[in-house]
Amino acid sequence: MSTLNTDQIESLSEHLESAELHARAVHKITDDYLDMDFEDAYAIQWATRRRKESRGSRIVGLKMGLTSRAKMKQMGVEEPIYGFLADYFQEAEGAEIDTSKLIHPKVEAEIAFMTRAPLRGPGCHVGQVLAATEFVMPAVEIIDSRYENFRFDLPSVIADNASSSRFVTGGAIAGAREMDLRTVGVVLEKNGEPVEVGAGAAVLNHPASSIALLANMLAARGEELPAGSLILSGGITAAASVSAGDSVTLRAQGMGSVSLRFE
Ligand code: OOG
Ligand code: MG
Repeated sequence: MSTLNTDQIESLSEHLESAELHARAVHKITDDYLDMDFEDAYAIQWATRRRKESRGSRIVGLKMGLTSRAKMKQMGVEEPIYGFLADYFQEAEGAEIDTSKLIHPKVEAEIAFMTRAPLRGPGCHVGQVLAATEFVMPAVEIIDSRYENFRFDLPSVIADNASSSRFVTGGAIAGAREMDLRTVGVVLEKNGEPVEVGAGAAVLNHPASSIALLANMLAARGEELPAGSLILSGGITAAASVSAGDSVTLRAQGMGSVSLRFE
């Protein structure tokens, strides 16, 4: 059941996208729209996606968020969500990320999936995801909530495209079937010091179950994951705050490392 009309959805989408584009924090939208639900929130997110596409941005992938206990605990919210990745979110390995275009960035250690066959819910499961995966690789996601103090509830963060901001994939690609993605260890380093460590199983027991859940969530809107989708499966550990001058490296067992800097 949705509570917002089309005009409200469009204007909230413009409001949040303008906060993103101008790197200005705003109040969480549920302060004014108390009864907003998930359906409203995703309608706002999809409106933003369509507006970016109509301006010529390409959608290059999707991301899952809040898929690990560490992330849920850090953000005080309890359910996985998804967002989209636009072309300009993608940064090259080794890139210098311009923090003046961001509000209060944080980095996350993630496993990215590239698919070679479509995935369609309901009922999508880990086995189908592994069979449909071309390869996996490590990824650093840079999240940047548009909400003051990085504080939100689920409808607010869904409407804000799950805090998506930038991402970097890299390291070495690996076959999803050859790896035990549950026991893959990750070390997230900031300025040469490990700040977070974890293993793949932190993400819904297996990072591939995050992709299955995404296919099942998309099915509720009649959408599927086409072949060739790039998907971030969600932060394995808590996120780490970064600012200008920081360098970040993610080391993923058997998959090399991904580095970036903030200026
Ligand atoms: C929401 C996005 C979370 C992840 O990997 O868990 C996310 C947030 O924490 O701001 O991208
Ligand atoms: Mg993430």
